[in-house]
Amino acid sequence: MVVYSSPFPAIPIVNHSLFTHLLQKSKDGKLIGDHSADLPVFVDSVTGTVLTREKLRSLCLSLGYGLQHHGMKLGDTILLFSPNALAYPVVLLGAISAGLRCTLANNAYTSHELAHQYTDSRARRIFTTEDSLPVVRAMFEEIGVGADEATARIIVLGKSLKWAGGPDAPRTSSLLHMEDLLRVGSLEEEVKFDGERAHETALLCYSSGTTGKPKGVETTHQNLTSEIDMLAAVWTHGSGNRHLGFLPMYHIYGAVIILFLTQKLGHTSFIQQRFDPLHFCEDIQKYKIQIVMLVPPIAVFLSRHPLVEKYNLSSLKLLTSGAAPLGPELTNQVTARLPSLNVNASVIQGFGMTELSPVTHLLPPADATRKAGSIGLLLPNLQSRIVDEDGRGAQTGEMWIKGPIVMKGYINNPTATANTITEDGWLKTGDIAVRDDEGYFFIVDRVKELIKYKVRSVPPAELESVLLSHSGVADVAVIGIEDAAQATELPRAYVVPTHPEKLRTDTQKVEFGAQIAKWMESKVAKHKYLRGGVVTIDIIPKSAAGKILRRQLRDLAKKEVRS
Ligand code: 4UW
Repeated sequence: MVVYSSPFPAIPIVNHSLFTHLLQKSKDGKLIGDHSADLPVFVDSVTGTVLTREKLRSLCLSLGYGLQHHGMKLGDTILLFSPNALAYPVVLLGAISAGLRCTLANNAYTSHELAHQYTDSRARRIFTTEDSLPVVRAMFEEIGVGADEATARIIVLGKSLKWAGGPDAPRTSSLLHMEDLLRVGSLEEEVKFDGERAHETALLCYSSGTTGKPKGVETTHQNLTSEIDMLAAVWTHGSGNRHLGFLPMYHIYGAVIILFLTQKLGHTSFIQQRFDPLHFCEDIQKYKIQIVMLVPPIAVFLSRHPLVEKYNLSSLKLLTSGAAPLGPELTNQVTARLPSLNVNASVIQGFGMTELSPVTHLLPPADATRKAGSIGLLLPNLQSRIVDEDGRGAQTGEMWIKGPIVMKGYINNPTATANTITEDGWLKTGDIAVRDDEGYFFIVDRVKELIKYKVRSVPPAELESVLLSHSGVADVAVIGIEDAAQATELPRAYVVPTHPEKLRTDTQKVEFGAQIAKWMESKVAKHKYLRGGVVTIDIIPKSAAGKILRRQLRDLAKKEVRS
């Protein structure tokens, strides 16, 4: 059995909580770490409101105390349903300081999607924004929680930033607000997770894994502290850098990189609510941003959009892509344009997966051009295998990973966990990789069902079950089709109509498809819209065991693009 090991020296793995790792105080009251207590770690990019390390720690301990005061007990779960905000790290790390677990939900979810995560994770409180209150109310109604009880479970992230020394704003509801929790008192210190307890769950992000509906990924304190230290060990750009934080924080890529790693490295994250081309350029210029973590569609924007030329982006020195393939062509297009923008930056990529806390590979900036298109080298302390369908070593095959960042498992789902992690601890990624003679990995295909629309995952099984509830749909299969111009995949449904006799002409079929696509928009979050279209088909190709043969549909779609 060929096992590849990281070329980097192993680092020590610690046994303590994530909070301790980032914001611990020594007995004499000094914040521990290589960076000053006054270092601004998070800045709200709109108002310029700053959270220093010291301020972040004290707010988190106050929030943790407030949560305990409101009845939250060790090991309870809170759900965070919000776009990126300055309050995000306070709620997340505040809950963790009190020994709670945090589940992060996509802020675009419909009430139905949210209901699944809320009940599955057994959350006891939900933090949300004023704008999302109608969705949260509808969610409680859907799961049979009465209005009064729902009111008691909601905590509002208002628009005021007074708690952080920023501008105030009036409240629009009488519900409990995050600031109210901050006023009750403060924990003297964080709840410790030393020794074996470092294997307790801290974070629950949702991922469909290689198959099926979204499942809660149990990420432990030690998974996170290991990931942070492994990334810090290979970091080549020093401390004191300014990051632009627009990747969604509910996704583990955003959470670990924007919220945790930057603290460890002593960087400042300028928080943006979402990616917006104009604000992206404006804020790079305004805050002299040096580091941007992005996804391939943003690389497309940088490689050709005229807006980019209107701004001074010369502060940039590192652009790191992840979450979907960044091919050598696109890498080279971005790299080739940078000198004309007066930017001297490396364009690299990493590989990550929610179940792997998330990053396993990173391309060293020194190899950016020589190995364009590669996900890079295995991080320290990791091992990898490349295997064929029978689990035997292969040149090109499924990539398996072993190391301290492998998740504990899927919450309440031992079957899915056993299908994903082997008995001896290898996590099966569902991605097909090759490794070159120098140890650089390349992702060449995907065997799992997952569709990636930009950074967000779309589980086909979930869309299929929604589509099957439409009376006009007799059978259905959903796949991702490639959109090279946007460097992303688009979800497409192949539908067997209940009444094919009513769909004789092409126009009728197109209209039927458009109706279905429109109907889906009332059922699912935006990133799951059927942007790749709805195509009618006579029969869904299936194996003898009834499994949808997605590859056949993907081949069909490819032929269509060519013809
Ligand atoms: N090339 C090809 C890639 C690549 C890729 C991911 O939504 P999830 O579960 O998780 C992520 C996490 C990505 C990530 C996090 C932190 C980080 O620093 C970084 O690199 C800079 C990346 O996406 O989806 C996991 C699936 O996404 C695909 C692949 O199929 C994987 O199993 N994927 N990165 N560079 N495919």
